[in-house]
Amino acid sequence: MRNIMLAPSMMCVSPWEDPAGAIRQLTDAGVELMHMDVMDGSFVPNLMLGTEAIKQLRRVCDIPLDIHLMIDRPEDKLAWFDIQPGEYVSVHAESTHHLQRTLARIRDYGAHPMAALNPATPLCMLEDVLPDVDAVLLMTVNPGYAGQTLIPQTLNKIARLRRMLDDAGREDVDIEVDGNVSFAHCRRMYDAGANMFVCGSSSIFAKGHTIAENVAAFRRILAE
Ligand code: S6P
Ligand code: MG
Repeated sequence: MRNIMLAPSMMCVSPWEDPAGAIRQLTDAGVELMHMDVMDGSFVPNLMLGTEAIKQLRRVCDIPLDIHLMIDRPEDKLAWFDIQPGEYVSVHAESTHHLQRTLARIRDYGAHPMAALNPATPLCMLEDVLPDVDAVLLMTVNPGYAGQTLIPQTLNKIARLRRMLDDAGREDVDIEVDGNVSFAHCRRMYDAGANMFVCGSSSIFAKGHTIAENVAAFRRILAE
């Protein structure tokens, strides 16, 4: 059984509330990673979490960050983020001319390199970088916003990716799913082979329950 990792998305916490308090509640509830969405308004049609926000949030967070770079040419910008050993850093295959080089640089920081794919990007984009990744992030919605609806064909893509990794002898590579990873969808994602879950408005931050209750409910569904 693969390690289950819950990675709540900080984009679902209002900067006007108390982000440090939210991080404390999430870590007290036992989540494994803190997902940081970085958006540049060019690769995706939105702006989110800049370099200073990442650095400030890192200071009040004692679990590893999971930094999702939705920016053009990440190869030129990695140094801006002060990447720390043990963090997870994902770069989109669609955003760089130099995917292998970018993943290798992330590894040089002592971090876990991850390749990310948009829903329409085929898995074959990953074929020649399998030795360079510790995990793959599959977008299950088009990146840019929280609160979207699952693109259904991405469920089968998770299963195909799991097979592709296992056939290549990379059973150790984690699969992260991001986008509408809801209470209703997470079990099917897990059964298809995902083990890292970006949790947003459709699960950990769902209204009507506390963060701790939502984390417990999510884990219960995966354990059933
Ligand atoms: C979206 C971003 C995601 C969202 C997350 C929100 O582009 O990469 O990490 O923050 O998907 O979750 P939900 O449950 O609102 O879709
Ligand atoms: Mg994300």
